[in-house]
Amino acid sequence: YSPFSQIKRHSPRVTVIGAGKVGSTLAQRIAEKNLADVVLLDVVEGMPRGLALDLMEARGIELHNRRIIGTTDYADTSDSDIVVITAGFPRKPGMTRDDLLLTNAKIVMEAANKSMSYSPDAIYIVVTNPLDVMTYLAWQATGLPRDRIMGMAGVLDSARFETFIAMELGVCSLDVKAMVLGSHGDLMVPLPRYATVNGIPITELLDAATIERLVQRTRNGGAEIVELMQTGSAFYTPASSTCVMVESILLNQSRLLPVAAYLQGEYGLNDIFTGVPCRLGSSGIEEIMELKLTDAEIDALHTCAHEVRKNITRAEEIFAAV
Ligand code: TXD
Repeated sequence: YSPFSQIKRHSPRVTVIGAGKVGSTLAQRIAEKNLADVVLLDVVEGMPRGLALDLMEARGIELHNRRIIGTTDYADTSDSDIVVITAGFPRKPGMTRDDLLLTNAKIVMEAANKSMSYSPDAIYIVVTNPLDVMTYLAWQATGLPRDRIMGMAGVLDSARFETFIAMELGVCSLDVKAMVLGSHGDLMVPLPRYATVNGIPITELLDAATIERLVQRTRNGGAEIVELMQTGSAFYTPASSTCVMVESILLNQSRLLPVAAYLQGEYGLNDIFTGVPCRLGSSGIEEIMELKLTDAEIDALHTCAHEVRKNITRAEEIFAAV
């Protein structure tokens, strides 16, 4: 077996805007999984080129032949298949995701617009927080059709929920499947009814109080890490989660993943991005699956959407005033 036999003449290309913790780790995952060439772009001179060179120097050891280019120039991103936007600032201790709203809105809209002029046919994945609002603003700024722009958060929140379930039961994480819908924040909507250990519903294995504790820990999952790290927010699992979406698109895997998608009537919601189960393939979001939800779950989803809407309006008002 030679990994080099997989080299394609025209390697797919993924651009990652923002070469910080999430962006650079994502570049590493994409290249080392042999999925695509990566263009890593940042505003800081030299830094993305240094990271790219460092990643390139590991190719012989990690056994792949994908190119990683670091740049500050959008011209280098042209003809990307996927553009991932991680540019912006992460939360500091005590900060909410919404504190990041305005600073990151400007950065994300600029990144989306500049990328669009070089990769108009790409699929766009927004990662920057506050996630659901940033994805909406990027969609608005670019005018992309809704199958080609989405936000990453649900895969991460679900991975956290799965981890806490696995840790509680002492079982392998591989056997735990769970889905978290809604916005990326304290209002997220974990669905314990649909969480299983190799097909066995967790409601058969854990009592209600324990499940509620795990749900709360999931809601607080990002903040728990911010408090511990003090100097930034989580990036390993966010990078892995984004990579799963990139992989499903590039390899046309049709994975059903919770993704922040633009809703037009699904779940009774309109003109908003929030996390729902989506089938991801080579054309982007190929289907939004409408699960049967209880009234309480639907209410929780609507509460998320309401909060996201409030923040979009706030961002629009402040933008109009400057
Ligand atoms: O689930 C999720 N969606 C998230 C989101 C999970 C984890 C992190 N999440 C958010 O992603 C986080 O709250 C931030 O808003 C972004 C990026 O987080 P990261 O931890 O990677 O932040 P860093 O290390 O500070 O990196 C940000 C980089 C940094 O190198 C800046 O120089 C760069 O963004 N930056 C820019 N790049 C390009 N263009 C512009 N304008 C720009 N401004 C800053």
